[in-house]
Amino acid sequence: MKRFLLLLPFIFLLGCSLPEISDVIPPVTVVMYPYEGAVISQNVQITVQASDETGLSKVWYYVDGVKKEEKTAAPYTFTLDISGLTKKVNHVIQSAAQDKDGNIGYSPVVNFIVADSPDITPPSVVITNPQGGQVVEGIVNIIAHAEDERSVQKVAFFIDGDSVGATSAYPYMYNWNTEGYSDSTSHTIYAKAFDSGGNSAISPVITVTVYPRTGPAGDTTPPSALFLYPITGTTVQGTIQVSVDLSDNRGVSQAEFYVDGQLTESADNPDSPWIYNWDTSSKADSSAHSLYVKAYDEAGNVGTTGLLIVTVQ
Ligand SMILES: [Ca+2]
Ligand SMILES: [Ca+2]
Ligand SMILES: [Ca+2]
Repeated sequence: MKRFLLLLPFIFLLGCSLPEISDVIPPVTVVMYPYEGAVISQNVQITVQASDETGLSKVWYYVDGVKKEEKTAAPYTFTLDISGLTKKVNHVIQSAAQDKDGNIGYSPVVNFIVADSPDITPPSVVITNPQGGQVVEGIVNIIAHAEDERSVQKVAFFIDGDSVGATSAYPYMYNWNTEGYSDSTSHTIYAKAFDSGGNSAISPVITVTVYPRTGPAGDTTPPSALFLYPITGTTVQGTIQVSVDLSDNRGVSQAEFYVDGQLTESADNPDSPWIYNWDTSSKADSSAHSLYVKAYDEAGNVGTTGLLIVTVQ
């Protein structure tokens, strides 16, 4: 007994010197669909993303503050039943995720409206990257632009007629790994957009050629650059975050941002998306201004965005 008592302080010290490393970081979660302002015409799929640095135990969601279904494994998709929801008024959806140590993270709230009539107008969709006829290599960012008068629920991507993936996250993008394809072969790409009323539409089909990796060593493929923000035709004010998707078969080595044809900002080895805080105050005269971005690769090939027009207030 005496010997045990003598040991007690050591056991106590041991306990103090080896504290349990506890996880205090809550998961991060976001509702991907519906998105803010979506107009829902029928029961749709809710898409939630959640992650945690040590692992999730469950994910659930609320509609108008009422807890709904929960799931303990990905994919975190649920059916949004609109039958009990008042039409033409604002509703709120929010997701929550719990990690294995009980920390809970909540998503930003997303507002949506339930329509009082069926959606009979299909969405529209086009592939904005790559361009038809382009030669591609490595990982290709296939980007689609889809619109609907109510809301786009998701966009699915097809290579050679086979569905390869779908997303509800804007910008609608699929990273296509061309490694498994033979050199100098042609492949078709199209996207299919679904609205929240059960309508769908298919983009025009584009054809690209996978780069002949056994062919010439020189890089002749220009980078591509695509504005994610701002949106052409809109009015902006103050300092805005210009966001540009950049991609290249070998990597974009430099990006340049032009306002009314004048170089305004540049970056070496920019990230994609390239985000630049543009202070519009010197252009704040309620008139339209043109923006474009040039992207260069190491071989000197250059790609540009189209001209984007914004009104600065
Ligand atoms: Ca955690
Ligand atoms: Ca529609
Ligand atoms: Ca290139």
